[in-house]
Amino acid sequence: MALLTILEYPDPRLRTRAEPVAQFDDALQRRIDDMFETMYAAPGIGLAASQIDWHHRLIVIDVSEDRSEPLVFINPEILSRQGKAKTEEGCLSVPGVFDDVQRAEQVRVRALDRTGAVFERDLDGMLGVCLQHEMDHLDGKLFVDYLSDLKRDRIRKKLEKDRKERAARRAADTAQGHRAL
Ligand code: GNR
Ligand code: NI
Repeated sequence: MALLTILEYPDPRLRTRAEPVAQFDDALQRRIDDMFETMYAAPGIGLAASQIDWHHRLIVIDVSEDRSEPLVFINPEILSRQGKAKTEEGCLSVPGVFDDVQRAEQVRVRALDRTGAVFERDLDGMLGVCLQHEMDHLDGKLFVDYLSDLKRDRIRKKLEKDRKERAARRAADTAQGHRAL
C-alpha cells in the first residue's frame, strides 16, 4: 500500500477529463487500495482518481462515522436527479476552503464495482453530495467553480501563497539539515 500525492488547485492537471476504466486487473486493485489509504489518511470522505493524477473514471468514498463502509464507483453515470439542497463543501485539492454548493438532493447512479460488476443505487445526504462532487472531478470540475469569480480568484491567490511558503520552509529545513551534518 502507498500514500499518493493529491494535486492541488490551481494545478491544470485537475482540469483533465478522465477516460473510462477498461481493465479490471491487479494494477487497478492496487490503485483502489492506495486511493482508500490516501483518502483515510488525508482525512477525506471521498477521492477521485483525477486528484492523484490518474485520469480514469474511478472514485472511492466512505462517509461512515467509523470509516467502515468503503464504496467504489467505476465509470459512474447519473441516471436521474431529484430535488435541490445546499451543503457546505470542502475538497482535498482545495485545502482549508469551505463554501456552500447547491446540488441535487438525491441521485440514482449506475456504476461498476471493483470486480467490474454493474450496480445501481439511490444516494442522498452526504453520500449523494460526495458522489456528485467526485463525478465533477472526473470532468475536470472543482467545487470552487460554482463560487463567484471574485471568491475563486481569492482562493487561488491564497493557495498559491500557501504553496510558496511551504516550499520556502522546506528549502530552509533542508539547508538546516545539511548544516547539522
Ligand atoms: O473530504 C471531503 N469532504 C467533503 C465535504 C463536503 C462535500 C464534499 C466533500 S469531498 C472531500 C474529499 C474530496 O475532495 N473529494 O474529491
Ligand atoms: Ni474534491
